[in-house]
Amino acid sequence: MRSESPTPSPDQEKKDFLCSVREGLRSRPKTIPPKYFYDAHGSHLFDLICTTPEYYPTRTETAILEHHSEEMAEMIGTSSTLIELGSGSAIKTPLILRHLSHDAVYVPIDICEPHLRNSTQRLQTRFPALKMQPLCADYHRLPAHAIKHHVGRRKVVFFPGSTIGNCTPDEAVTLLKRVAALVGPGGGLLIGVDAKKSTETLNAAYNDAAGHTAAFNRNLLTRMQSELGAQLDADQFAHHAYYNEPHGRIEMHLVSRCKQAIRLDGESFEFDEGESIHTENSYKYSAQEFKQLARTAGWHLQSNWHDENELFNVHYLSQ
Ligand code: AVJ
Repeated sequence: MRSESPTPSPDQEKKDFLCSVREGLRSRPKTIPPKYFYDAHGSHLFDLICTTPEYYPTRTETAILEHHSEEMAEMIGTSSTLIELGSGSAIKTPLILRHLSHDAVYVPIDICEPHLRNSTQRLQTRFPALKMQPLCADYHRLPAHAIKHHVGRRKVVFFPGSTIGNCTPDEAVTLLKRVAALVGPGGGLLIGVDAKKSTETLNAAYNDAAGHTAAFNRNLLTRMQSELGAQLDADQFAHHAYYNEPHGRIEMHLVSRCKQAIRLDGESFEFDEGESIHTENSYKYSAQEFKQLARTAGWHLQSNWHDENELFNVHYLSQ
């Protein structure tokens, strides 16, 4: 196992975070991109969310992978390179890796270095024969030539967890086109996509009773305080998540409980009572909708797997 550059330096990461927050708080409505949820603590909170009874996506997708991973591995093929985008704790990955041929190469990509290191070590111990090449990077910025030394191998991107839901449909098309460029002709994409369903089920999934989703959302404020020296009263912001049906997406917000200001790097950002920072969109697609979206990006659906209630879809696409 070897870690490849370009690992973003802590300094650069902090600069990015500051720039994004400053720009986001200057915009109307105020926003902060969801990728900043995932520092070490945020990644841990996300893992806790996945264990709640309300958050169905993880266990539903895991069950789909458990039942169909052999077939999925067949589609991935032998002598392939499997690239996982935003691998995080890579909890579902063994379900695929266990069926891959011994000459497969696994390339996990994640922005969180400790998470990447720990999860790759764990996988390497469990699958000693597989070659692993972790890459610490923001996959949104990954150039098409980032995955080198894989000439003559089929490249397949594994993108589970419905992370694509964080993109707007336009952004999703852009990302899917970039994934196509990354894997090249003959490449594939195994992707998990959360489906549309009742507002009640969706709202519950993003408002778990244990409060992990609320803590996850508010961790952004804590990060701003500890890493950027922002002056703010985190208790004066409330977690708000709801299904915006016309847009087909969950929205997460941090809503100001009063009229107040956040001070950041010499600048003051004013909030009215009830004004929010929009922190996440999580788009939901029916199988048919996603198939159309992927087609726009040049992908063709080969196979689709889902649970009996069609809460969640896993698609295998090829170019
Ligand atoms: C990791 C983006 C798929 O949208 O469901 C979970 C993140 N946010 N609870 C999702 C999340 C709040 C998650 N994704």
